[in-house]
Amino acid sequence: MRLIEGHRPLTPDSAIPVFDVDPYSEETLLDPGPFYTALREAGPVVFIPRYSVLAVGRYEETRKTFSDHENFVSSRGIGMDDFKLEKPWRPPSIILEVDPPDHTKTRKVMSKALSPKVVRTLMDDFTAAAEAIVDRLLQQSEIEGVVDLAEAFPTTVFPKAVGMKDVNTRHLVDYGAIVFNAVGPDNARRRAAMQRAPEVGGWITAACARDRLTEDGLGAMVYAAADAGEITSEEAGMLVRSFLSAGVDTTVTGIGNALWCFSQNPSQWDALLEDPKLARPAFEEVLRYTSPVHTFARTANLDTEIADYPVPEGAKVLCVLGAANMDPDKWGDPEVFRIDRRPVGHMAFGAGIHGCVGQNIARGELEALLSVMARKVARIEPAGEAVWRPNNAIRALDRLPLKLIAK
Ligand code: OVV
Repeated sequence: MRLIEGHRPLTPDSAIPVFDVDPYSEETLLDPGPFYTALREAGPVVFIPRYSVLAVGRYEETRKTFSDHENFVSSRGIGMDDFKLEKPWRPPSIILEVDPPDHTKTRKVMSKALSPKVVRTLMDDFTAAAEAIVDRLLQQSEIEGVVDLAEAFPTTVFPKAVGMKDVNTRHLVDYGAIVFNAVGPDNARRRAAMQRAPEVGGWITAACARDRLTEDGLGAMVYAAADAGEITSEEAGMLVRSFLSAGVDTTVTGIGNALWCFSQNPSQWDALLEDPKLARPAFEEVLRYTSPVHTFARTANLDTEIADYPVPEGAKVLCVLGAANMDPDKWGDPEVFRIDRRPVGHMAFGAGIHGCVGQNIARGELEALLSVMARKVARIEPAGEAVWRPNNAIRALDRLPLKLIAK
């Protein structure tokens, strides 16, 4: 958010503690733990002068602010830009960047397409794809976990589930990274993403057209809602775009982060082999421990408060989900990766009316993959240095060299 005369989000005499950091420095994005700790210790809400924004990172305040859609809206953007003051980089999402009542209608259509019932019909396909990929990788002495597994699995199963006729793996993965970098401040990372947006975004928009989708996928279900008069067909295209914005890079990151967690914590892989039913709770712990979406923002749409500090209309509030997921007051021993933790209430899927609408399908994909791996893979060992890929909103790996040892 750039400072615009007359739109200073805070008065100079605000009592909110000042926290003078750049949450988007390369150093912090590569290793966010120290920033998370310092943010929680600086106060229940802090002012970050560099961007003139507020931030929350303690569990209670992060959860409360993130789910309070009446005071803290999404329609002014969930990143640094305030859509009331600046033109969004793409037509805003009609489910993410919107408030009730408009949100209610689109959310209902997406909830239905992504319901547990629909996900159950996809599970056999997820399992078969996981078996094929894992069997092939077990023939290799080493794998590159990001490309060979984390990207390979969702880009096989998800476009198929959506019913896409056109599949460009690179564009699908890169679009997610562009969308997430766009959430950040106007830094080099965001500018590089914006350079690629016309080409990749153009391909994505074209792939969302009704005639580029089969008649039996999640995309067709959304277009069926248009036929039923619940939404327009333009809106259906926009909701298919939401599948592609939020459904690929997120699950790619979830898998990469899961492989990283297990490669670093072999006793936890042993625990999964011991009890494969822990596949689902293990994924929840991966989410809590690595927070793939590390930060999304909200905008105060009226004068309000956080933790009894006044917050003026127009203030952007960074909700640092990664910090909330590592709050010792909530989790006790947050630095320990334990697949039997069952971290109910973690913030990795958000909370409230905007909580991840795709969480069932994400869990289904991870359950299928981790269950197949638990049947076939005895050990997951590092085969070189894991390298993180800094992004303004997502904590993802760039490279993860691994050895998979067959059972
Ligand atoms: C990155 C992201 C998350 C959730 C929803 C969307 C995008 C969207 O485009 O609707």
